[in-house]
Amino acid sequence: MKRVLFVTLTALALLAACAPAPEKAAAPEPAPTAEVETAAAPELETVKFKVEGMVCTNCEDAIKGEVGKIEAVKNVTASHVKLETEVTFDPGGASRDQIKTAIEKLGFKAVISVEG
Ligand SMILES: [Cu+2]
Repeated sequence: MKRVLFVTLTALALLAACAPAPEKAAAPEPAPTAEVETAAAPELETVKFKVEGMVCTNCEDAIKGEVGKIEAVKNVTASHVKLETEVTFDPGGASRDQIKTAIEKLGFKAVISVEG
């Protein structure tokens, strides 16, 4: 009788050890933070200006420096060869006129040539 009990207990112990782990709770859905960030990111606007008066790289740097001071401006490129400046900015924080004024403050003449 004792032997039967021992065998039974051993079998039960083995069963318990081999039993599959209880299923893990389903992973929680990832929080939709990405969506929120996308919604909050400003939609940037890129505008190209024809700039008269640029004759060298110092002119380019002056424009990049002055336009770059505007907080909403994310990127400025300038070429004295093409006589062009391209500005990418958050239209919620700056206007085309504000950028044009910044360029003209330096003594150049700026005209919007391509609206992005
Ligand atoms: Cu120059």
